[in-house]
Amino acid sequence: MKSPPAPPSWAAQAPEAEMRASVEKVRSATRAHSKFFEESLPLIASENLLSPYAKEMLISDLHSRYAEGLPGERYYEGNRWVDEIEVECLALARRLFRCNFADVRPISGTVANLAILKAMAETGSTVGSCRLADGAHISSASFGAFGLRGVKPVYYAFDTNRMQLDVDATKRILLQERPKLCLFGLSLFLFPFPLRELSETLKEIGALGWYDGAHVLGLIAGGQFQDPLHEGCTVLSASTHKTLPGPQHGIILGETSDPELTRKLQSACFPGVTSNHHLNAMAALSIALAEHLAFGEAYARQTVANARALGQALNDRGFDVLCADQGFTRSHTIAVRVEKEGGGEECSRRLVDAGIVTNKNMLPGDKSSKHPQGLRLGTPELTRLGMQEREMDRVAEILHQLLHQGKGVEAVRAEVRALKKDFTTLKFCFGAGEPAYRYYDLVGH
Ligand code: DSN
Repeated sequence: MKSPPAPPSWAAQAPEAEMRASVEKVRSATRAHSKFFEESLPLIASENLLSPYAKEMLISDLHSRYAEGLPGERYYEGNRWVDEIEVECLALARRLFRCNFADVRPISGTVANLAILKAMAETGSTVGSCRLADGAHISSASFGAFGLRGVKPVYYAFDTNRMQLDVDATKRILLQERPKLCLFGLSLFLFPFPLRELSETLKEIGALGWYDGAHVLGLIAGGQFQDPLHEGCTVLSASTHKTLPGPQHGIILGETSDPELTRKLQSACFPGVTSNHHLNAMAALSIALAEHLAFGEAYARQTVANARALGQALNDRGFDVLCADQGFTRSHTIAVRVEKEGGGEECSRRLVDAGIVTNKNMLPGDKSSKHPQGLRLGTPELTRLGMQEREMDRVAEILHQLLHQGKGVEAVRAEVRALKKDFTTLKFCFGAGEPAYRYYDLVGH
């Protein structure tokens, strides 16, 4: 018998011991990551923490399965309990947002936006939007979802002093350009959009309103922000892990009596922009929606109160927090112009060295996204851990000591650790009191 041929030299092969070392490198980096966040002050406006029950769903067997289609109309077998979960998830979503349409298959906020563009816009058409420089999400860019769908933006007029739309000027633009779809959404989302004021104009030009509520989804659901589906918008798209403390996933919600629009949205989700949706994330989302129905109002209220308190405390210490005359924000986010402190890039780097996690952010007037003058700070995560207004004052003092008073990084890091050590367990969920940053070591050898 001839022996089998030797594998070709390019075949992927490596000694087990070497690959075992790679596995341990990744595991240990993940543990270090968790420990860093446990001992830090995360202030990224778009991040949050999952509840223990939601986390449990992410590592369940659901992760390994396919379920294309809709409940009861699948292309795979083995979906009996997946259907049960999806039906529950859809019912919870409709109940939380008091609307008659939900689709929980988009796997991210951007994918949800692509689905809406596929269902509701024609290639070559125009879609109303804010500019990136005014805080819009990259979905509205020619290099983002708008470009992929081949639609052109019609930019609204934005009042950069008030960080919200200039209603009269926007009405004039809409009457002239007449886009058939109008997107309202921001990644630097400080104030509600004047939807009611614009709704007559949308009707007059025959446009449908589309709200990208990724940042403020948990605030909308908790009754602490505007309610776009009841203020004139037909659809709402979002990611589900910002102020709504769910998994990294997407959602589309709607209030419509048009069966053709419903069909188009569903077919845009599948087979349009996803094949399989991520079933483990959908189950985690179901838990987050149920927990938000039970605890979301109090959570959302405290999140906004904390953002306003942080804005005031920083302002009192000489920081240039935007929109002081309007109470800084009505959301979870504040924006700080840190030009005199060295700019957004320099400040965010110094802060993270001391264990304060933020992101540099373009502010109106900035030309470069790499070297902007802004810092964006958000309160969803610290609120989830039980921090309140008095802790926001301590956070502001820590930033002041580092960025204004020249206190050393190590000394500030120690202050951060001291503040954080009493705030490392989850609140506003079932299983409250569980460690928020736990590493689940399932293998152990
Ligand atoms: N990039 C996210 C944010 O931080 O706002 C939005 O997708």
